Amino acid sequence: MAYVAIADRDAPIHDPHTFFRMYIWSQDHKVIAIQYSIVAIFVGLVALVLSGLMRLQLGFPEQFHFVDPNQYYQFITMHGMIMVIYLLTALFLGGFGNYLIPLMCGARDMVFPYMNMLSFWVYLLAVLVLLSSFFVPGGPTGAGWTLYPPQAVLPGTPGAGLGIILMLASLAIFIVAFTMGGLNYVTTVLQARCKGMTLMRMPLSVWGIFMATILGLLAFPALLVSAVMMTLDGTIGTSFFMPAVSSMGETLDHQGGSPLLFQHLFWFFGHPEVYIVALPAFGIVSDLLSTHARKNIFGYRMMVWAILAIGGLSFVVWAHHMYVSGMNPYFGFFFATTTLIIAVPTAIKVYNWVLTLWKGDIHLTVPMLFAIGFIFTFIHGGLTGLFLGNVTVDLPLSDTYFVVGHFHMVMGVSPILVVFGAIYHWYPKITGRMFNETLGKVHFWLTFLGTYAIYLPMHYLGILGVPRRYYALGDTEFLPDSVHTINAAITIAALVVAGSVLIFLYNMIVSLKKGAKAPPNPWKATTLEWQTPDTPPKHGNWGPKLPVVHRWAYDYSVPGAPDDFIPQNEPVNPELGGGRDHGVHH
Ligand code: HEM
Ligand SMILES: [Cu+2]
Repeated sequence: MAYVAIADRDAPIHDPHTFFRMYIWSQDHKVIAIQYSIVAIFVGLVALVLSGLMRLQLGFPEQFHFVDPNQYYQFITMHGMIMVIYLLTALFLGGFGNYLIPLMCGARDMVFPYMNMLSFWVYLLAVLVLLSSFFVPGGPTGAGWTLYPPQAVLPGTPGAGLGIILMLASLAIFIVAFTMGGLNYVTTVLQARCKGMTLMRMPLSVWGIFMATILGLLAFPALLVSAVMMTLDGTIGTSFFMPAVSSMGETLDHQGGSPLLFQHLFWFFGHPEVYIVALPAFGIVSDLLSTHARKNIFGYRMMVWAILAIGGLSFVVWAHHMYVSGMNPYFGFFFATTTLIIAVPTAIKVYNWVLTLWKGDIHLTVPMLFAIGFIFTFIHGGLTGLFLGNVTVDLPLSDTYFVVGHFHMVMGVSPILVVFGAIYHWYPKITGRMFNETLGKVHFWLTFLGTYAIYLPMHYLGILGVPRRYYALGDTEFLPDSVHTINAAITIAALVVAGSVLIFLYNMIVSLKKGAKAPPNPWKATTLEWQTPDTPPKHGNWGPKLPVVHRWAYDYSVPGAPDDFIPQNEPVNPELGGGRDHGVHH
């Protein structure tokens, strides 16, 4: 496939040498990536603290009194929304997308650096607007992260005044930021790859991020319009989503709107959103597994096609979130079918990860531990997804803790494990320092075992009938006493996992100064970001000359080659093996 000559500009980028232009208003994709990541991790910590408070309430409902029922709803809403959008989406695309795309594609920067910079600042604004809702009268919205109307805007719901408006405004601003970044990522992948970097030679990290960005560009508009329409419903009295309602004995002015329309719009965005988070994780984990197992990725082409197929199918499954909405059962059956079809390319990916490990020279480095941990949690989350994807099984399980266990496993824990693995993996390149291996391993085991201790029992609670989004269970007749014991145990596990995040942060911050100096390519990896002339790479990435690519990203342990890896920019030596593209010898 062709590359475009625009990438041929060898002209280096001249850095403006003022502090502000280099670190604050920077147009360097690497600085923007770090800015995005720091803000995302910061709000993520806010969401983590909220979950700790909720867990204390759930585990010890008699002992703790600092969360009241209204706050519980507000915390749940902010926790869910922050984790999904402001942490994971922003970190995978604004953070890793920004850092990796130009470096892995052999480009000097994003195609529109100014817009890239703007994207970060608008994202920061979205975060500030969101957090400001903690400080307004009535507090943040307690509508649940799904924001279903009419409840979201009706008096009686916590934050029904300013809280919900700020949430909707923040989402709209976030989407503006995402669009500016996203157009950059797509254009850079399509237009700015270096010579020889054909699409089918791109590392899977780039494929995953690229496809996720396209999903975002197509899915976020549905959320944007629903946010605008709901804002109008809540402020000037339109009735897009509001049926005739009588609230607290009073008949409101609304009539004729459709709450179900909102659910459709929300999930038309919401389901692809799962893959906006999952596809970058799929891509990155593939590269981690291949590098640390010293083996080429198994079935590269199949992996690319699976990413594309999952991306496409993710737009025709949204109503599996609405089986209990009263929709026609045949309609439900259609969505159950498409949902199960998505399991096929997903399962292919899982098989291929396992086959990549098969007979590999597995190095149990910290990034590798997290990558393998991901395979476990993702399989578990995926299997329970098969339960919930079927209408008849979903009906009794819907809105129970089974769902909470399922989605945390598949789109909470799994992507977070990849985030941690990826941060450890690229830390030496980003900072020029090595992290502390032992602390990294302690962090991994606490997180991995801890999250199982949190989320496996939740499936059991769900089957017993413990409802989701409940502040306290009280003495509910049909729930055995063990439920309370389990809830206390889950809370203790959650506190341990939250504590392990401190070990991670300590390691990341202290290693910046105290870590051993990193060699340019500590993992002996093949992809271009490890072949830069400087570590960390300078503005413009490549010094005077852009790299030229001669092979795919996975020439590990090529028979006959002197080392167990051959970088992508190393010319093919016909005497030796290697230079393979997607597994076919030339
Ligand atoms: C140790 C980490 C975490 C803990 C202890 C935790 C805990 C919780 C708790 C207690 C709830 C409320 C459940 C209920 O009452 O129904 C919840 C909801 C939720 N969490 Fe987490 N969570 C964690 C990480 C994450 C992550 C990484 C994500 C990212 C996807 C996430 C996404 C959500 C969502 C979307 C909801 C649903 C909110 C709603 O029902 O409106 N959580 N979490
Ligand atoms: Cu879904």
